[in-house]
Amino acid sequence: MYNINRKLFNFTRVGAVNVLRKRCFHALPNSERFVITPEIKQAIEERGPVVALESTIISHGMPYPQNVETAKSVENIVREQGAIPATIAILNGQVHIGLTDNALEFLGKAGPEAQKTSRRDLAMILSQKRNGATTVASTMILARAAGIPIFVTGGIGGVHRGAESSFDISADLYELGRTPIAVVCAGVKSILDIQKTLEVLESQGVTVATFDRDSKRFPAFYTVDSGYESPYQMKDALDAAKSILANHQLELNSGIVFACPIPKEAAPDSEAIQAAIANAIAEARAKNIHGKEETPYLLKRINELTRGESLAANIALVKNNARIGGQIAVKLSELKRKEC
Ligand code: PSU
Ligand code: MN
Repeated sequence: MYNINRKLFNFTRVGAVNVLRKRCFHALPNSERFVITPEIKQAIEERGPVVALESTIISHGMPYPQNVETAKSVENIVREQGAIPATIAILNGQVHIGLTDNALEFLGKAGPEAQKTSRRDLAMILSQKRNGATTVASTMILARAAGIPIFVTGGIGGVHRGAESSFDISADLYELGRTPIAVVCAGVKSILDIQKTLEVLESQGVTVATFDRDSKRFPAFYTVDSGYESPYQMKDALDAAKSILANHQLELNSGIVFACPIPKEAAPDSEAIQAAIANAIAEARAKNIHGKEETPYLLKRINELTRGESLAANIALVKNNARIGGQIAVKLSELKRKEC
């Protein structure tokens, strides 16, 4: 018995050392398909704190010019925490890790003319040299390729209401099951079926934690409490960073969701939002909107129906997530530098 345990222990130790060695030096994608800014490249090579940011939220998630202003202030907030922002998008068929102000402006103005790009779209957008705004799923894929373990967004996609007949389940959830990136978000919008979303995350083996000092209630984007609980609670950035490191060391190859409740003072009147959501969903059904169009349609209509109230909340929660994501990235970088 003793010997068997010792063997297991030795095996684990050798395995762990190999894993650590592998994680210490990330080989940057060496291909003309990737354009990485020198600042981000250096930070990745030095295991510095870098935070990935998506671009569908810019093109399809908010109207111009608030989308560009928000993208820029989110980058600044990440910097204020001591981390480097890496907004990801596809321009002329090349993956850009880190966008110039001009590129942000271009994407923001292009809006839905930029192709909403999830996993299934990547090969087409790249081979046809098109412009693509990356969703949570594809941003995770590209962040992983670049060696960036943390990603900040507003809300992830989920299981749509009525999925039992429509089968509309966001590719984001399956990506979280197969790609080891920690996604900092404000939970999922109540345009979705939150209970089913949490079930699929569980089936996919995704670690879900509410990032909050006082509660493990799972947040629902505009509201602090969805009525459901996360399986875990993270009280600070160091604990969150430790869980990311453990995920990497075990080579779980699955993702983590840190769900951060919207700051209370920014949470809009929940009844007005719920009414707008119900109306927007009814309209989408009546107009037979589905597939990749559904989420952008609902976001746009809710913004219109609440006359900007939901947009203000959306901006506030993304900024809050950026602050938390930046802090986790700093702690993770400290841990990784100690390990290597
Ligand atoms: N939820 C939001 N804002 C967003 C999105 C979702 O509150 O901008 C975007 C994200 O890019 C997410 C995508 O990855 O929509 C999910 O789209 P779908 O439901 O079609 O998978
Ligand atoms: Mn869908």
